[in-house]
Amino acid sequence: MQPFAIKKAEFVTSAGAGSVYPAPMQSEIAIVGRSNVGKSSLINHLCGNKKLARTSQTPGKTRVINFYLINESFFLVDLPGYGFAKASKSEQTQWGSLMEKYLSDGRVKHIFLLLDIRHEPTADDRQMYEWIVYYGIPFTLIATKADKIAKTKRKQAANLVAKQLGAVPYAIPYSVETGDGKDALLQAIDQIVQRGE
Ligand SMILES: Nc1nc2c(ncn2[C@@H]2O[C@H](COP(=O)(O)OP(=O)(O)OP(=O)(O)O)[C@@H](O)[C@H]2O)c(=O)[nH]1
Ligand SMILES: [Mg+2]
Repeated sequence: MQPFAIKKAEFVTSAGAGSVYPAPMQSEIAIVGRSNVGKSSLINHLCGNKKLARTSQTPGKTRVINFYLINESFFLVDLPGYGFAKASKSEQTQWGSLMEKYLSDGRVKHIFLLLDIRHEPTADDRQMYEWIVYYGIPFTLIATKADKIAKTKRKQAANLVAKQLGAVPYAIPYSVETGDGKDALLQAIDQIVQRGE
């Protein structure tokens, strides 16, 4: 059997606070995590297109919800990150209502929660994790920037982050620099989509 591949990735639309979302597809995977953790970079890397989602060294790059249609069959959704120091009170409130509206809409079927492989999850990460568990949304943990850790320690470090979160101690180590985790994540996506999540 051919391994699952992303053959086509198209930007569909951005949604802000008042926008309508595109008509749902069978599957929808949302990518959540702290600002600067590498959500937009991961989408670009998975899709093999560096220009698809905008990335930046400055946290807070993604401010709206971006929908990407993959293989003309399911959505990958890039969300604005939480927890960046420079965000004002009103920006935080805006972020909260944008996320709340999207995540409680019922259209998201699976969540990729991204955590930095080098750091213990923050209070914001824990809150997000609890929220996901509370709503019973299936999820996959991904430990980003795996290239920052010695190759032999990556699996262990990724699993430790998951354990510290209080989840089943498993996270996929991922690096857009080395390509670590790409095959594993594509395989996971194949199964997620087959389950209709
Ligand atoms: N070394 C390394 N750097 C990475 C990796 N993934 C992302 N980065 C860097 O991390 C920074 C932030 O990446 P983004 O993809 O913009 O992060 P984001 O989570 O989308 O951030 P927001 O849009 O602010 O929520 C950029 O400078 C990326 O180049 C990785 O696997 N390894
Ligand atoms: Mg982003």
